[in-house]
Amino acid sequence: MTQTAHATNHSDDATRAKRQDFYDRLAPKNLAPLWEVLKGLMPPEPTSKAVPHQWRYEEVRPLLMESGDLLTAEEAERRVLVLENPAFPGESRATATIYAGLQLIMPGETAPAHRHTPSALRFMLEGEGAFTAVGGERTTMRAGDFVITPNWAFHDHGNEGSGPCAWLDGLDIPMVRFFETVFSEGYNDKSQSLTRPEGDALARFGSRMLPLDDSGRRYGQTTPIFNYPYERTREALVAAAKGEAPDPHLATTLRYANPVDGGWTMPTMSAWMTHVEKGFETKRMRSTDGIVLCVAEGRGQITTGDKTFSYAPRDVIVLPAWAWRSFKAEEDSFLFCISDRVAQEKLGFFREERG
Ligand code: GTQ
Repeated sequence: MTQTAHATNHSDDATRAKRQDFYDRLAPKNLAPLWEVLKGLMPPEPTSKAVPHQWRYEEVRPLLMESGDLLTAEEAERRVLVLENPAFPGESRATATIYAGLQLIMPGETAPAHRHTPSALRFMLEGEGAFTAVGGERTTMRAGDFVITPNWAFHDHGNEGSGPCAWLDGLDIPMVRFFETVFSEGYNDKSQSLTRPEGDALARFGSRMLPLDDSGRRYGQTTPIFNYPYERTREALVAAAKGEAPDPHLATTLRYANPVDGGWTMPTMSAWMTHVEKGFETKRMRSTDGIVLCVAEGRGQITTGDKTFSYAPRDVIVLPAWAWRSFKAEEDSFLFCISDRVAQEKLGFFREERG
């Protein structure tokens, strides 16, 4: 027995050494043996590198305000504290594919006009008088508004109010970088010239009507509406919750839609809002998209993977891909969510499972 085992070990060692010698000769030729890495490349199911994480607004806000004393929005170009997933230090990623940040703009400031191939979305957190301009039109951003900057569209932000304004930025930067397709450029002026009155896009495309002779493809695959006001979103969710019992997994969830084709609002990032009524607890579910969630209203608990977070308004929470998640509302809650789901759907990757 001992002899056989010894012989086997000996031959294993010999085999291993022989193989290693082969690998060592492959490496300088930029070749590698698939059989050594295949299991890692093709796991039976995804294992997200991103970890669950919560940024409590109460904790982050003082630091965000401190940045307001350190430099101007113009100096910074964009005065933003990047929300970095602990699993990706220095990579400007909240999930594997989504960048998130908290942007601050002080009264009278301008974040100068520029454009880039990454698409951006904003979820307004606090303050009055902030605006963003896209396509020659301004929109005033109020708390809870979902605001869109289509890819390659010039945009500048300002604050005409008397206090600080802050919002959550979500961009597809990691995705666009993965494809190595990032382009950017400045505008020839601090802010873009306005060619349409405020509210024009919402009137034309957001009133259950569409212009007879405008395809609405002003921004390619991105919705022509660039502000989905919270007032309307909230009203719809409250009314929908009255009309039907909550779904066991989704509670009452409505997604933001492009009025032109009913699809998602942007080509790379999906956005939706979940309303969980006080006392309701959702059953666990999981999906292949990593989610960045921002609390619009309410308090309760969010479980994601092995973590349970107590949430409060304006907190930002990362729910990693393929991690089980569930919500429990202690107060009527409105939870804004973004993910790369739309991109996954288009590529045929998206899956979900309900427990
Ligand atoms: O507002 O254009 O958080 O270009 C990061 C990059 C915001 C913006 C960010 C940006 C912007």
